[in-house]
Amino acid sequence: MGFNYMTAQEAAEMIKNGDTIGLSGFTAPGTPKAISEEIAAKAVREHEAGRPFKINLFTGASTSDHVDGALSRANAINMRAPYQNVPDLRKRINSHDCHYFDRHLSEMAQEVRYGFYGKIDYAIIEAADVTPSGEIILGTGVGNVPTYAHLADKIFIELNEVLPKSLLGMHDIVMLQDPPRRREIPIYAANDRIGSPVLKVDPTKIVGIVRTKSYDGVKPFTAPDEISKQIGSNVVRFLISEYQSGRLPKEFLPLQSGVGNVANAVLYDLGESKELPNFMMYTEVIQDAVLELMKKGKCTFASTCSMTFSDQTEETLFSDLKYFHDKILMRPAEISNNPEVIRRIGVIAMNTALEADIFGGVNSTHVLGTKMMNGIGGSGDFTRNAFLSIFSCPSITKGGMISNIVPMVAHPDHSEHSVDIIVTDQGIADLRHKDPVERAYEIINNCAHPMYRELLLDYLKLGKGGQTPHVLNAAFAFHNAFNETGDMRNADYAKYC
Ligand code: 0RQ
Repeated sequence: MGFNYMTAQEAAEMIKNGDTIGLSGFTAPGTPKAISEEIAAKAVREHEAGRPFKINLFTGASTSDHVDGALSRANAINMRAPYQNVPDLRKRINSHDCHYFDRHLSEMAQEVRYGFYGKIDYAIIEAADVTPSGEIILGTGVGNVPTYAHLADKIFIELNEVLPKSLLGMHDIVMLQDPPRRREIPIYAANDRIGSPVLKVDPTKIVGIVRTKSYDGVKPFTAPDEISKQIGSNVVRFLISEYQSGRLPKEFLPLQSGVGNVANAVLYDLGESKELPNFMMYTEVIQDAVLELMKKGKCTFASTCSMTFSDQTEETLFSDLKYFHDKILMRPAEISNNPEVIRRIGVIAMNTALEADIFGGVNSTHVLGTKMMNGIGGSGDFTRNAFLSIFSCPSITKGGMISNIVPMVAHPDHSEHSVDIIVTDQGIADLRHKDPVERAYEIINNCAHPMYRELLLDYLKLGKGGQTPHVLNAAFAFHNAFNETGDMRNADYAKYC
């Protein structure tokens, strides 16, 4: 069967106002790059002609400027799930131009299959290769594409020339059965393979193939700043003490790590540490530092949903793919982030908080309680089910005008029931086996910045009892002070009590 090759513009012309589109990929890698730009251009033309034009857009996680950036600038997104991190889209979400539903990443695919999100009109899939019988070698990220491709009426493929066909074998593609027929997921170690190396789709659904030639465009990380380095070294110090105490098995446990400077600093320090053994990762993204750890032999294997490498690192990977081929396995988000597997194999989860409160609650998503930053992403999937759940953040932000340790988080994403360890540049708070007041002293004394410790202790003293002695009227005094004066140090409990 011959495929219909077309331009991105021709593909975009087929998309109609109100269509629902599911994209392959997870972060920029694996995410199609060309058709979305042309959908955005079409939206601009339609809006100029006075016609409504918006699509519903489902992905694996965040995308790139080619997708969320271009479409948001064109005001072309009606509904969006499950995660994003692009400033232009953030603005649309916070001004209600776009209905954004941020969701645990492991749950998105199954909820689409359950019918919670309506039907999928198109799947757009980035591929290294596709056979006439519909076997697709995916690119550098998977996300929820097995489900989107299965449910979509029609499929476009973006065949990206920079992706080597020798990626074949680095994917583990599976779609879970839905209840009541779901069975256990037979992953007992991070490197167990359970699925197919290719994504199989019905070839008659492929309505067009667009040729592209473009790297993922992930920017290289800048060297970690002093605060990130301090946080990173505190996390590693904690892991070493945990390992030496015998609470971690001698083979160590698989690690999950988020993206960003702190995650990079942690991984760098892990690579340097002589006290910890070689380790595997069971995570949703791997970034540049992981490839370095693999070259050194420190990280022996990574199960991931995508390879979020900078273009430079991606080139290194492709030129030396043989070495990395059996060390990295990319899986769908419902497997990479699966609670059953995370709990079974004992993942150590390391995620970043916007703010944490003195009792151990964590806000990952809403700046000052109202403005969406990115979304919960995979942090909930991992935190709730991890062997150990670690959250890190700086002790202060914006030159000290914001304390990242507050009396009560202004938006709860992870409760104290799921958070084990909090780490800042100041130190480590171990919340395990501590009651709320013990946790509060541990966090204030070890993690809060010295300029905020007295204020936080004063809040604790205001409490009139109860196991968690909040003072509800004053619980947001820090946030109110920031909103009113631009500085949390002006928090005045008396004003509210
Ligand atoms: O603002 O951009 O104006 O400088 O928020 O802060 O410190 O650069 O944090 O980039 O590491 O992101 C939680 C958002 C942290 C991220 C979050 C301001 C600060 C700055 C960004 P500027 P940083 P990071 C991992 C699993 C949820 C998803 C997840 C995230 C900006 O880690 O989205 O974990 N997590 N997924 O100045 C007001 C505060 C603030 C604050 C920071 N308390 N109040 N503003 N800022 N703290 C895997 C993946 O993600 C794929």
